[in-house]
Amino acid sequence: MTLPPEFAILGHPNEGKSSVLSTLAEDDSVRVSPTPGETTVCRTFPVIIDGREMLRFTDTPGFQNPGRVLSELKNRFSTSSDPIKEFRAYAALIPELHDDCELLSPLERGAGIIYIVDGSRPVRNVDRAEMEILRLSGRPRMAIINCKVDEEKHLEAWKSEFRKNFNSNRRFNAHRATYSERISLLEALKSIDQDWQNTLDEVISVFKKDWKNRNNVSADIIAGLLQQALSLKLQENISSATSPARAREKLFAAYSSKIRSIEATAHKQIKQLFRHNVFNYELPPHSLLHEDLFDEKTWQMLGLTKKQVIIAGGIGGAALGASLDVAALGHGLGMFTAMGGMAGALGAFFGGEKLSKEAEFFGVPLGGNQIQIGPSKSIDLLFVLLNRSLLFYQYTINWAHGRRDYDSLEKVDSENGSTLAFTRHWSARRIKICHHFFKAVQGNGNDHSLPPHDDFRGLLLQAMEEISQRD
Ligand SMILES: Nc1nc2c(ncn2[C@@H]2O[C@H](COP(=O)(O)OP(=O)(O)OP(=O)(O)O)[C@@H](O)[C@H]2O)c(=O)[nH]1
Ligand SMILES: [Mg+2]
Repeated sequence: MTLPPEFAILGHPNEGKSSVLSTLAEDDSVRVSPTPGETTVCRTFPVIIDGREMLRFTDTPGFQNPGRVLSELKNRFSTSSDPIKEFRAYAALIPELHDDCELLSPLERGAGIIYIVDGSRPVRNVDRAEMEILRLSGRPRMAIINCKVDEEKHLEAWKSEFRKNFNSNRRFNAHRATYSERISLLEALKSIDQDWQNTLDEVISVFKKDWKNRNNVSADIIAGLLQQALSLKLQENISSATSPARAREKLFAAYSSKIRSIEATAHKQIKQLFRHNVFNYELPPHSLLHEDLFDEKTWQMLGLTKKQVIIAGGIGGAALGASLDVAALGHGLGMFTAMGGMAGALGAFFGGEKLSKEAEFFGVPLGGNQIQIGPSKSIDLLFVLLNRSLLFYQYTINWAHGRRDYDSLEKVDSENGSTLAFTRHWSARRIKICHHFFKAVQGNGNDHSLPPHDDFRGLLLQAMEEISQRD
């Protein structure tokens, strides 16, 4: 069996080697730290797709004595056919060269080189020594500029050094690289050695297929979440000891907590699908996803716009809840205030058909001593859950695996007014597809076994595609 191509990630301590590896291999178990010298031994991370190892990356400790290594290579092994192997045999007995000996081990077994520098600082002589060592190794090699801060004035100097010593160089940010940037890096790796071209072509095509598959599964997860949440139906007995108001409150608490948990489960599945398994990344501090699902603000920001309500109203007013003023629904605020908050709006949103005024607002009495909530009467619940899921999807795919926190420059994520609610700009055609899905789910009651509406699933895939292509 032929081994998959191996690339060793080399460079000076603390430049972001482990971070780049973590992002490239989508492995958030890689140790990253602000203290130089975090990585002390080589460790190989396989990239496995569908049970098959496609590629492997090896993390290495940073160079410790590049000047000395270079002079030994030049003085002792300049005529050697395998200078790295001979240098390592020699250096193995010298404690001071332990790290340097260790970091060169993958090269001895034929790994390609990915050399990482922090391009936001100037080039120094130790860097030149490291680059020359790598050139003398004779292995195929690419340099990556990973700028830890946005500072471009040293880039030209770095590039000119790279031209002397590497087959190719690229910019790649360990914290911000997206899926397509990872693919283009792999494309560029092809060019450093012809022998890897076919294998890497295959790796890239498997990566692309795998990404498509993840989006397909995400669409199923989101459609499933909506189907479950929108069709959820709960009942509560009103005993003579409980007041109807208390029973309604209890019912709403149970209903909202069930929907929150359906949502949390679905989001967790999406997170795992995109291989965020170890490091628990945080949503930005100001994210709307921190707000409660049933908070008024959430509904105002993520529900349908007034115009869309009118479109949906034109399709079928009943979907909006028979008791509601169509225009008022567009203003979550007016709605919530008039009814005394979400619990007050309960019946109008989630249940109640042609009942007494009281029952219309608060739920359907069943056989006199039972009340019921759901399936949702409000198509806004669909949009709130959908927008939150797309927002979650956006964070998940854009959180590079090598990233461990928010740095001060990046506090402002893409959650600003225009991108907040994805559906805000959706056309009447799209709203109509959502409406059909909503009606279908309502009709099915608690039966989750039916496959989600194909058009709706297609729409979800399209929306995810648009999000993947955003910067
Ligand atoms: N802002 C920012 N910080 C980065 C980036 N890449 C790495 N860092 C930070 O730089 C520090 C060092 O990153 P590592 O990936 O551990 O560096 P390393 O080269 O593996 O370090 P050693 O193993 O100690 O040689 C960590 O605090 C990282 O979070 C980046 O692209 N942007
Ligand atoms: Mg490291």
